[in-house]
Amino acid sequence: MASDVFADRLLAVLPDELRAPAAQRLATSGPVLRSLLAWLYGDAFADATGFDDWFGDLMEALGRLHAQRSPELHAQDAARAAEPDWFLDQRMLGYCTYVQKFGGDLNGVAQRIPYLAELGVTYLHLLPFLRPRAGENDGGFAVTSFDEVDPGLGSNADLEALTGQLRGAGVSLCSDLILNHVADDHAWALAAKAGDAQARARFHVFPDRDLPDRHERTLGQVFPQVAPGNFTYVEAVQGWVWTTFYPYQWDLNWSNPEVFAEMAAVMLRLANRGIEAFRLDSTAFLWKREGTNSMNQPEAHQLLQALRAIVDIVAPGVLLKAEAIVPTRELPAYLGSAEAPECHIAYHSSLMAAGWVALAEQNTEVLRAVVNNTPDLPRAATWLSYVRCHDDIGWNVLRAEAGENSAARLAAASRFFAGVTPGSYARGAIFQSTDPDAAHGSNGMAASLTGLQTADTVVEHALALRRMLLLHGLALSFGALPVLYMGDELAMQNDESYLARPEHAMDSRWLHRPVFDQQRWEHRHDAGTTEGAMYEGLAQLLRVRRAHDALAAGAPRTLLAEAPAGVLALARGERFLTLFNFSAAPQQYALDGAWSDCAKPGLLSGTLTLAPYAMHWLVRE
Ligand code: OTU
Repeated sequence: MASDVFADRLLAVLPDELRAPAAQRLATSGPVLRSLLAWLYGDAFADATGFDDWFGDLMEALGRLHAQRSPELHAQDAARAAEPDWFLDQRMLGYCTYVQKFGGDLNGVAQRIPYLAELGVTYLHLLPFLRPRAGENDGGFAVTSFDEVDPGLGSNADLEALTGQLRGAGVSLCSDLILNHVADDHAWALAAKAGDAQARARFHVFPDRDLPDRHERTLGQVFPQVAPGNFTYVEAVQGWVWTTFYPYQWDLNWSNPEVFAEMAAVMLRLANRGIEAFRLDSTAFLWKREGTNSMNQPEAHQLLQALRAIVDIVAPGVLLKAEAIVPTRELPAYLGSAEAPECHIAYHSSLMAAGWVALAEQNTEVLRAVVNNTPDLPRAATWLSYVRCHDDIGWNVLRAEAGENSAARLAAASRFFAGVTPGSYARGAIFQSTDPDAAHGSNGMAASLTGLQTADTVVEHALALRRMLLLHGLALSFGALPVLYMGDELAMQNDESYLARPEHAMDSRWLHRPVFDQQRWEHRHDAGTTEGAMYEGLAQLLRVRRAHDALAAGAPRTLLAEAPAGVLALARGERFLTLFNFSAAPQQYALDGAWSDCAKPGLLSGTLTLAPYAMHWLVRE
């Protein structure tokens, strides 16, 4: 390795004590990084020397960023590099929230650390908190500066203080890293508008409709209603800018090596402020190819693998999490393989959506198909499981599992959760669909979608609570890093106030982005309240989960096919069994052998009757 000129560029800028461990990591990941980048960017340079110079400069920049990490972070890097499976532990638990809605600002979030500790949270995903676009900004997903905390939420010093406090409490802070686009008032976009050709080349800008029209033939739409089309005419650049999401979110041109080098540095500067995990937003969209939907392209994976190699070399304590809301068969690639690692974690949006379909249909067929399509993973990689997040429940990821009439079937689920279907207990909203027979997404807080909002009898209330716990139980026991969505632990309901805000009214995802309810929180230990019943029910599941390593992310999982259609039965190893009744009818399940129920004392054997929407976690005697 010592003779590798590129490794030497990195090592040369390190203090003595960092050199040997870095050289060791470079020996494995250095050549991987170089070959990925040569593949992606070799052609962007006039000749091989041009590429080598660029790559050498990148290595030196990485070395400088590595040297800037604090001793504390270096120590954490070393510990995690020695135990790469650290985040698969069943004691890992995530929590996701907006800074503003949870704590007002970053200091307010720090004040809630004792609450996070009470829940057992070890991983906190704070939704975008970097300086966003002025005005509409898609909940912070239109970033103006990656190097500055949103002044409304605090300062960079506050962020560093928060990451330090969280680390002290055993909580890793996860930040979004929005790779696909920047805001139209980001410095690069402003420069492009001012006529700077180099800045313009960091985006996809087309002088006329020729290429945009050709691409549109095969592209999908993320926001068909409020942001139709994938290109926006921008007068100042005299051209059509690729804007997959909102018109003010300009897609980055990742075929430009400058974009890669700059974004890698952005990531490492944030890591040096103490960010321990990155939620890589919209990873599926990074590479464009005519004739395709420009999602999940091989180059998008190579880019992610290159970012992973960088992390492995200079910040090995950091986790990369792929947010790719794509069909189940496309998901495993985001975790890579043992030989070509990609992200550490990937959202399992199919599992999440299929849980909701199972509730709507009172049938686990689609959910089972998703479990069957979920392969075993390479070591040191896992799924992220969840019930709700800040986005819609996207139905189209289930097209394959929902079978022949998938569109009608998923549209029916979407009508069910909007409360349109006669008899539906749910109160949500259909997202971004003009056609009631087409499925796109559904919005609403879990409590509103499971019937807690409409329950007006004791029985209905109890059933709604079971549905809430059923979905949470699935996320907690599946074998993943589960992430709770702020408010769900207190059964918080829809927040209609977004309708009065013009900048939010057209995007019903705001229906499920409420402000933390202090009053409910104060009642959390009072089982006589809805919030208390939910909180205590969840706390019980969390206690059981922590105590059983059969529930760790990497432990084996088997789908047991002989369960009735309304029931999902998953074994975790030989000794742990989870049963979920997704139907309103009692269901029977024939147990093999003697089991004890984690929720109550006593032995079970023979035929177990599952009450409507009941769940059992059983341990073999
Ligand atoms: C992500 O989302 C974010 O989670 C959204 O909040 C942002 O609006 C969006 O990117 C743009 O930054 O497709 O894989 O259907 O699921 O927009 C990326 C709505 C995405 C989201 C979708 C999503």
